[in-house]
Amino acid sequence: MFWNKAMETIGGEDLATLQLKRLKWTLHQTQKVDFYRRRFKEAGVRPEDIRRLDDVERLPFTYKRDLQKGYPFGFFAVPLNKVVRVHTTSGTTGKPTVVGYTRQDLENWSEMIARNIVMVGVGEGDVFQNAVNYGLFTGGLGFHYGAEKVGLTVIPSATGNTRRQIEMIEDFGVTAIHCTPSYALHIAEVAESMGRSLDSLSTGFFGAEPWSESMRRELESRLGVTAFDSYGLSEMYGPGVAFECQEQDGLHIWHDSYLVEIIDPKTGERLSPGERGELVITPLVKEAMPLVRYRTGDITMLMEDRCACGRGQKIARITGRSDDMLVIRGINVFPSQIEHVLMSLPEVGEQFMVYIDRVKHLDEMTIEVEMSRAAFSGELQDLARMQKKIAGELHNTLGLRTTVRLVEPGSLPRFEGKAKRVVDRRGGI
Ligand code: DLL
Repeated sequence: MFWNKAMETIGGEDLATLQLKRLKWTLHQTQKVDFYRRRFKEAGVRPEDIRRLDDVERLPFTYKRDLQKGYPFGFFAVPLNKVVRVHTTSGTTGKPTVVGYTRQDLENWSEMIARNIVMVGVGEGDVFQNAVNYGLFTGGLGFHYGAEKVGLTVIPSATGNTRRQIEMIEDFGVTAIHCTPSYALHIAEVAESMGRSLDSLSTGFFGAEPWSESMRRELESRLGVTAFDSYGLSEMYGPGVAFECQEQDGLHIWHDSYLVEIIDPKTGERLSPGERGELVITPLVKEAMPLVRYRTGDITMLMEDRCACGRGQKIARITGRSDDMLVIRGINVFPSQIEHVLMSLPEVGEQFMVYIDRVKHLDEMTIEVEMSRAAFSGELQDLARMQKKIAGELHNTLGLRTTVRLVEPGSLPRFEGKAKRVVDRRGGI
């Protein structure tokens, strides 16, 4: 099912012509921002030098730190009286990144969310619970407007009060839910403890943080939903940038609105489909805050095969951010790989936490894992066996020896928004 079939399936020459036209408009828009006038001058390139799509490689990158330096409104290309909404990213260190939207931006954004929703067969008549934060985080209002546009019955439940969320799902006959995968798992856990089976639910939109195929299987079986991956970032409006279709195999990027490149994060060189690297996006329709070659930090690849659904080129599930990648004794590890291993083991319960320490100049990774009560016979020797098996599986996949510590079910933190499962205690060298 399509929301906007013409735009969702546009390809070949038609797409290239549209992208080039929109790229030129975007570059023109950037020249209203001091930062870009300066950056283009330094790079010795003018917007009119960009005549073909490939010329984009001549343009300088934009980094998150650039946006932070522009705090608060330094990247706005329109006067403040044309900015009808502001969001910010959480920013754990320093100032947050501020993003602004014109009325047209809000329209563009909700159009993309609408495409995502309809693409997976959700539409009028569906009751939709939006269990994400409604404040400055883009996930709440962003999805909300797209869902209303499609005509879903929207329940802006936000996060928290999980028992109440579960009652609402049952009382209101909720059919589709949106939240982070970590919160979805917590909802499943609490629903099971309340003896509720959430029968009305059939679709889950999950995103805002990396998650794995094992997590998908877990959520699908415990919540009784078909689970779809949703990717986005505040700098590109928010959720809605790329989304899975019913094939559940890679995420469609809306190419009419985003020009994407995958680069080697170290050299900046462009990579081919099938090669994993950093996603770089030039938005093509952003009015209040146009950006050029934005370094998302997210690691993925362009997929080679055409999708059976007829839409454009997909990206693979995001493995993590380049700055989330842990280097342990020289081995690169993404937290999502750890999740993938743990969630596929019946011995493992709901949650895990990763601690990294430096002990006598060596990196040590300790993983606290909640065990599954069902898999534990009550015999102490069973604990040792479970521990050994989990450490063995992690070793096979990560190529790294870790210390696994089994803990009581329910004893590790739960997350309502994005999970924070890694605590790096190594400090400076
Ligand atoms: O997380 C927007 C969003 C809301 C997306 C709801 C999907 C659903 P930010 O807070 O700016 O925006 O964080 C963006 O989160 O650069 C990725 O590192 C990560 N991220 C978002 N979606 C996914 C995903 C929202 N599906 C940052 N898989 C991005 C992996 C994701 N990582």
